[in-house]
Amino acid sequence: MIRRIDLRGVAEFDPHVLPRAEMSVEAALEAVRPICEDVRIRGSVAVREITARIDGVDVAATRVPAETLQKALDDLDPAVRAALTEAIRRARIVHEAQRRTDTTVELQAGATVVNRWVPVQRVGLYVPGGLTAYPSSVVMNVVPAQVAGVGSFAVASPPQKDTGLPHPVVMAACALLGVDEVHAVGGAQAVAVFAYGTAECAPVDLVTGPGNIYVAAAKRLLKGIIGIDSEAGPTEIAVLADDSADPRHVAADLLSQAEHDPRAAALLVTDSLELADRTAEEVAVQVKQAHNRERIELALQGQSAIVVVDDIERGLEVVDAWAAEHLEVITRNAEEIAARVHNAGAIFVGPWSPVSLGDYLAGSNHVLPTGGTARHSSGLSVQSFLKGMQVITYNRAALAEVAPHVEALGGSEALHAHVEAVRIRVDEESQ
Ligand code: HSO
Ligand code: ZN
Repeated sequence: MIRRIDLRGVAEFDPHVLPRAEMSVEAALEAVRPICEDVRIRGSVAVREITARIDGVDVAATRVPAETLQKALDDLDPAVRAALTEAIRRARIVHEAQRRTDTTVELQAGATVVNRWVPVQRVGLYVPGGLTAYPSSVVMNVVPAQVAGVGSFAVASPPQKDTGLPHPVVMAACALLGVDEVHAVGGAQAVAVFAYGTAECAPVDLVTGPGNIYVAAAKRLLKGIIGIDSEAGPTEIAVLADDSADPRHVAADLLSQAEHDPRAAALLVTDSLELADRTAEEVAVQVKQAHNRERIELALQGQSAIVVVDDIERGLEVVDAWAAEHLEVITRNAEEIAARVHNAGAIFVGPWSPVSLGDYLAGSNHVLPTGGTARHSSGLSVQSFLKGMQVITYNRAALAEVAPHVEALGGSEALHAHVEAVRIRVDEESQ
C-alpha cells in the first residue's frame, strides 16, 4: 500500500527520489482569469451569475446577515463550542507571544530611525467549504490577525447548495471570534471580490486562508493588487522515528494527514527496519477501518513512502530536503534531534505531540508552508498581518554630518538631484 524507499548504504542521497504531490496552478490560471475579470467589471451581478453556474445555488446577496451568524452560534453543538473556545484561548496565548514591539534606534544626537510595526488594515479570509469546511482554520487565521491589531475582517466561504449560506460551523466560529462580515462566495470569485470589492464587500489589502486549486490560481493572479499568505498545497506529514516509536502511533499519524486529500503526502523516515515493517502492517490494518478510506488509500499509494536510512543523521538530511509542512520527531532525545532540523513548517516533538493536536488545540498555527516551501517560508503568524515601516527623523546637524557621504554615493550613481536635495539644506549659503 505504501511504497518503500531504501536509502541504506547510499553514499549520497538524491532528494528527487522522495515523492511530492503535484499541483499545477498554471493550468488553472486560464480558467480563473475570465472569472476575475468579470467580477472586476460587473461586481455583484457577476458574482451572482458565477455562483449560480459553479456552486449551483442562487445567492441574491453575498453578505450573511448578523442574525444568521448569531443563530449558527446559538445552534452549535455545545461540545464543539467548548472545543472552539479552548482552541481560541490557547491560540491567543501563543500568538500574543509573537507580538512585535517597535524599536527606536538613535544613531547619534538628532538622528533616529524607528522600526515600527503596523497592522494591515483590512483582511479577507478565505475558508473552504464542502468536503473541506474547516472551522478550525477560521480560528487559525483570525486569531493571529486579531492579535496583530487588524481592524477589519471579511470572511468568504462557499454557499452550501441547500441553504445558500456557508457551512454552519464556519459561521458559528466567525460569530464566536467576533467576525461579523461573512460572505457566501467561494472559489476564484471570492478572491476577486476581495481584491476588487463589490457593492457589498469593500476591497481588502491582504487575503489569507487555504483553498482549492482555483483559489490558489486566483491568489497568484491577483497578487500585487492584494497581498497573499501563500498558495497552500495539499497537506504533508513527515515522521522521523527510531525504534523507540510505537508503530501504531506512527501509522495513525500518517493516516491522519492522508485523510485530508488524495494528493496529501505522508513520509516515514526511520533507521529501524522493524519500525518500517511494523508501521507498514499497521497502516494496512488501520486503513481498513478508516472512515475516509478512499482518500487515505489514494494518498498513501500515491505521493507517500516509508524511507529506510542507515542512521538518524541521514534521516535529518532526508527530512530537511523534503521540508515537510508537519514534521514529527519520535526518537530518543527527540528534543535534541528536533533542535537540529532546518526545514519544516512545524515540528511535533516526542510521542505525545501528534500533528492532530496541532491541527486543533496545541495553540500553534496550522496554516503552514507546503510543497517544500518550508525551506524559505513560515506558517501563518502575527507577523503575517504586520508590515514593517521605518520612521526616519534627522535634524540639521545630523544631516550635515552625513552629507559628504550622500554626495559621494549619489555622485557614484550619477544621481545629482539626490545630492542636491541634501546640499540645499546644509550648505552654509543656503541658510
Ligand atoms: N492539517 C491541516 C489543517 C487541518 N486539519 C484542519 C484539520 N483541520 C493542514 O495543516
Ligand atoms: Zn489536519
